[in-house]
Amino acid sequence: MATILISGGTVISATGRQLIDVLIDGETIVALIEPGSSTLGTDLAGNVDKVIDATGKYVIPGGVDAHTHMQMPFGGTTASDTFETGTRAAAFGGTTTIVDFAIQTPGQRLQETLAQWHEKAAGNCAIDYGFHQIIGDVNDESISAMGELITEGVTSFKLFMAYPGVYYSNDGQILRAMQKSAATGALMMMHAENGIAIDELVSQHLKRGETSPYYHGVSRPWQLEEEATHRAIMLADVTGAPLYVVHVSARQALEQIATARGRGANVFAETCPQYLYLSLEEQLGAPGFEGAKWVCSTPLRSRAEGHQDELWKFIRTGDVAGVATDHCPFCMVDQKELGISDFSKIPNGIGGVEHRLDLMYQGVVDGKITLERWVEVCATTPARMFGMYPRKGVISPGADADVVVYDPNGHTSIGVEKTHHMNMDYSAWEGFEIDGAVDTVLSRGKKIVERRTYLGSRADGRFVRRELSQNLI
Ligand code: DUC
Ligand code: ZN
Ligand code: ZN
Repeated sequence: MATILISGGTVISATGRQLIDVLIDGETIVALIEPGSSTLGTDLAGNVDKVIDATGKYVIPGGVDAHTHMQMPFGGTTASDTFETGTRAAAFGGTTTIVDFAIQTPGQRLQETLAQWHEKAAGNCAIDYGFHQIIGDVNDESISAMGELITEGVTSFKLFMAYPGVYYSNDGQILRAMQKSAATGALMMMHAENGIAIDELVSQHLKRGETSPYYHGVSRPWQLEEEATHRAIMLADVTGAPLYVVHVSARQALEQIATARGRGANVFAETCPQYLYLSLEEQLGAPGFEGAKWVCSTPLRSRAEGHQDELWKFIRTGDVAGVATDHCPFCMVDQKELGISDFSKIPNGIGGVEHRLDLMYQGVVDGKITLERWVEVCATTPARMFGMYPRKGVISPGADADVVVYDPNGHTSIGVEKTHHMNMDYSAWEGFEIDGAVDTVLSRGKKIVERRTYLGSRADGRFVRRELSQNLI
């Protein structure tokens, strides 16, 4: 493979920014070179196979989206992005690694389900990918299998306190899985909502004829996210398991996490762009059945209650560790429409794998986070949290050459007809305007996107065997 010099750009890391050139040899970053430095020869540009001119642009590590659900079977249908379409869309948006979820449902062996997910993804991914394992049936066999999966590079496990009868684990099951997690060092990921109480509220709303998408949000109040988050933290305390709470949307849940972190607990929070920008009132409460576009769990929260601003604050304080998408797309036609007369039948999920970097960059433009924090929450921390650092998440010699050239003078108009490559018939982000644009994307040294043109191929991505989390004490 070729040598590439990315010249003239400002490299952004989690700790700073520097005008420096990046030299790539094959799949790997081999050096960072001060412009004009004599050690490696001033005519370096003349001696490499390709030069990418990044003058006036940011050079950042490729995005790491640690929470996606490509072709996930859910709610009587299947998420509309395959590994092929979803990872290509991710590449357009500057994400070069995803960590998706293999799913065990009751009665299945953990290893079997992981093998199924390998089969779906292998040879079909535009970018590198790893797997977390969802344990939908915590029993002796699954707990014993956790150890085996860790040796295969699947070092994080997800449990659900929601969705009784589907993926739900009771407190005893959570405790047992967490004990194994504590013993092995594997990260325990938690969907923290009190599913038993939610199901009761759902049936009460439906009995009253309150069937519209808005009631999806109303039936999942923040108290039931806060309560479950607190319970998960306490169970983690008892067992000593490291805990990563996924898709946190309620500020009170984050306060629980911040309090636990304040006393030194290994507890981490993830949030998603939808919880930072969108709301119960404006999106879920849209007229007619429109709100179905934004039915996801945890739900969008009330703007009047101030969740969105508090979430941005917790990103600044570090209590939100990383930002992922929970990309779980469903089309309106034939999918979201399953719940046209009953919100509880709307498949839960929002598509956004393509827009995370842009949406979070808008947070930089709006003065909510720094450039460094942008890179940290979108790439560096997810790579560390999920055992991929320093191969991923940083521009540094020895790292995979997953690099994004980002143009702060570019512009991105998001919409289903505009920049959208996800397999969806609508965009949850329709009309969003971003004051920046992904310019060039390299995945392990191969240019896969250049100014909105896809240059990669369907089998570019490789499975990433992950180490244990590098964020734990
Ligand atoms: N939440 C969603 O919105 N979709 C997939 C699963 C989940 O927990
Ligand atoms: Zn979840
Ligand atoms: Zn999810």
